[in-house]
Amino acid sequence: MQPEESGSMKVGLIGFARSGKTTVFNAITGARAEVGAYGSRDANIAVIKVPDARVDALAEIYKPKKKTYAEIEFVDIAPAEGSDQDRALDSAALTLLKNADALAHVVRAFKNDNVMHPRDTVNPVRDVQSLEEELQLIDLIVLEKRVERLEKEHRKDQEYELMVRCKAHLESGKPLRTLDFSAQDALLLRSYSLLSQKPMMLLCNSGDDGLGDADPGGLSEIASALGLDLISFCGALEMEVNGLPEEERAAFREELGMGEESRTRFIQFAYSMLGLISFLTAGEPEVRAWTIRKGDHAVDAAGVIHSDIKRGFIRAETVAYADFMEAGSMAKAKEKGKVRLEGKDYIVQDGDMMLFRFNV
Ligand SMILES: Nc1nc2c(ncn2[C@@H]2O[C@H](COP(=O)(O)OP(=O)(O)OP(=O)(O)O)[C@@H](O)[C@H]2O)c(=O)[nH]1
Ligand SMILES: [Mg+2]
Repeated sequence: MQPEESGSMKVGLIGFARSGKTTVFNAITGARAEVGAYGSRDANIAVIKVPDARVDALAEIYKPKKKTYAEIEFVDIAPAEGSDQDRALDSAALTLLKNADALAHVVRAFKNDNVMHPRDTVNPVRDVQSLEEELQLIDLIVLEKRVERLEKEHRKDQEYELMVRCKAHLESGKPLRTLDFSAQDALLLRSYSLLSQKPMMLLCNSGDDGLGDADPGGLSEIASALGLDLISFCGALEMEVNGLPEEERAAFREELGMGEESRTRFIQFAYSMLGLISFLTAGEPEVRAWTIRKGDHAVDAAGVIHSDIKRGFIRAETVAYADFMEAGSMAKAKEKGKVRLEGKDYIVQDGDMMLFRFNV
């Protein structure tokens, strides 16, 4: 279950042509991929560090040689030109999305007369609806084929029951992300990599006139009906800010009334959408955030650092980040009884600072 085993966790950016996917990708990753490009193109891929104020604060205290943040990967998918303009995904995109762990739908809400809209008018609600239908239809085709196949083989087993249940859910117009699965079913489903089952969020690319508007694309209602988190983002401005030297960014944001760092917010949003949390290790050599899944045990966390630590696990000295900061040092936290000795099965909490005792 450790993300390390499957490489880094991936978020796929999807959306209709000219919705600003590459602009958003650049804004988030600091890359300089070509925007407004035409013709067939490769996907843009970048691994980014997850901003974490806890790592910064611990580094102030420990003055380590090295400071390491958690990471996630973003994939910006370019639909082929001249493909059906009422569809956001073509077959190349589908291949790439198979191993995405979560999706972010970039919805165009910005107006820009210089940028042709593939569907003539800017209409965020319509785009959300139709991309949703597209995802569901793709899944439905996969499931129909599978059910047919299993019926031919006279297999009325657990997998068959599951396929039939998923198919019925899609036929009633609902995405698989709104269906509950047992752990066993979830495991069976994984190899199908169904798109409407992947965690997804909406990123409303709102344009500068939407700044400060509480619901710039008018998307909040449909987002909650579909069980999707919604974040609004001004791609073009964010990309511009990210291109500035770091010391000039805050002033620029303030001047434009851009509010809190939406880039940070979005990355942290994506991280938690992936079901990820961080535990922390701190010492003179390194202060570091490590990625695990929500619900992972102490022994899993140990394994993320090293398989020897997992194998020889004895105990984990654990203190919540907030308790540590309140105490001011590890010695004081111990004095106050805030440092616990946890066993293998302890369920690690986001922000736990851990020191593993192990035998090799
Ligand atoms: N005014 C304004 N223009 C934007 C914004 N975001 C993107 N654009 C412009 O829209 C055009 C398309 O942006 P891209 O980021 O290339 O869009 P895309 O979704 O990657 O496009 P494809 O890869 O071709 O599907 C570019 O000319 C951008 O400068 C925005 O927030 N405001
Ligand atoms: Mg693009």
